[in-house]
Amino acid sequence: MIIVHHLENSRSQRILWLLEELRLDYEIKHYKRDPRTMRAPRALKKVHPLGKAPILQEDAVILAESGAIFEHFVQTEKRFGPPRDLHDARRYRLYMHYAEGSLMPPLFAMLVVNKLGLLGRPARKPIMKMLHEHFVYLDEDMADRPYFAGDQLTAADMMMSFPLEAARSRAGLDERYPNLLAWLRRCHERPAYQRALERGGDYAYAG
Ligand SMILES: N[C@@H](CCC(=O)N[C@@H](CS)C(=O)NCC(=O)O)C(=O)O
Repeated sequence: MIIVHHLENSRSQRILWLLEELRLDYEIKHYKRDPRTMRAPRALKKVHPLGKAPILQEDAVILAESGAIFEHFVQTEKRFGPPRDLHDARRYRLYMHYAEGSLMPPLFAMLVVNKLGLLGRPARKPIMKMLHEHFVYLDEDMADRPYFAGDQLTAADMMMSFPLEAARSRAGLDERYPNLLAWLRRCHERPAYQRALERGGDYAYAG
């Protein structure tokens, strides 16, 4: 049995999306954030010592890290993996790693800076500049194709969904980047994405 340990308003939403695209049977264990700190509850640490979502539980195996979970299903289900075309396959690899490795760090920094209020103010401008550079790069890169690795949806799109959704809701991803907004709409219109939303519960970033 596949169990997804799912934290509200978090990266684990993209695992639900993947499982809906794959039409696999799965159960969700729901966790709420602490309303004051926004951290995951301690119960998640009982599943994996890091206590962060997503966590996949499949029989006796426990797997953390979104990217590792995506790779696992791409390998077992042989879907949504690297396209045959060499250029598209390179893009697939790039964005599978870029999502957590390059785009999430400035977004997380922004979250911290916003929490600091006045104290965080001096850091806001340089982080926004950094994010703008990412968005310009991504928007230009997405000018000539519907999905990050070509004509078809792949795991790379699903990995990119959380950072770009978070960016749209709190870090300046707006009409200046029309290709990214069009890509987001394309993802959100997919029936599997909608089913994942219904099953996952609160998700502030899909609107
Ligand atoms: N790189 C990890 C990041 C995991 C992560 O930081 N998850 C967040 C949810 S978006 C979390 O659990 N935060 C709650 C906490 O740190 O207490 C992944 O992609 O799985």
